[in-house]
Amino acid sequence: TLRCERVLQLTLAVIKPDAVAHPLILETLHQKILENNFIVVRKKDLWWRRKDSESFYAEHSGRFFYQRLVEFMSRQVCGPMRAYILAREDAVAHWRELMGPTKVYRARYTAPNSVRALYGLTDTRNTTHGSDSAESAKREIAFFFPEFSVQQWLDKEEQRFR
Ligand code: RTP
Ligand code: MG
Repeated sequence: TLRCERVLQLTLAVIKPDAVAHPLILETLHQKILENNFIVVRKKDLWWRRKDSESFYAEHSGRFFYQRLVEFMSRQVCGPMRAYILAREDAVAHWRELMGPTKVYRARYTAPNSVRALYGLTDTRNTTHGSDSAESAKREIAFFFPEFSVQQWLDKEEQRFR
């Protein structure tokens, strides 16, 4: 039998304060999400306190850039950020490809059309964040959207296409 399969994956995408602060860049990134066939499942603008920032980036504590990253991502220093739950096939990989490499200089050389190459300012102010695996997507989605159940959403979606 022939089956038309559509396997959706969820990822967490964040537009960081540097990009939210510039209305034209914010709008461009939002359009890019839509043009690249992502479904916007949830979207919200929010601020972090320092402790949220520390906890989200806990895996990097001790790295030389940790303090400046934590400060940059919290409201004491910068403005709001925008978080999205995005769905599509291979959402995690596709969003990371759109972002480009973490380091802006590397992005400019190796992926000149990527978001970080085009709009990133520094390795800290690099416009966006994206989950790096399905597992971290689940954890990070729970961090930003505690009321949202990834499993429930995927189950519902699967039923629609059965
Ligand atoms: P992200 O988590 O934001 O998607 O970036 P990533 O996976 O590509 O990079 P990761 O190694 O997880 O680093 C997390 C965030 O740390 C900041 N960073 N700053 N040299 C630096 O100043 C430096 N290196 C990393 C970046 O903002 C990165 O997004
Ligand atoms: Mg990462």
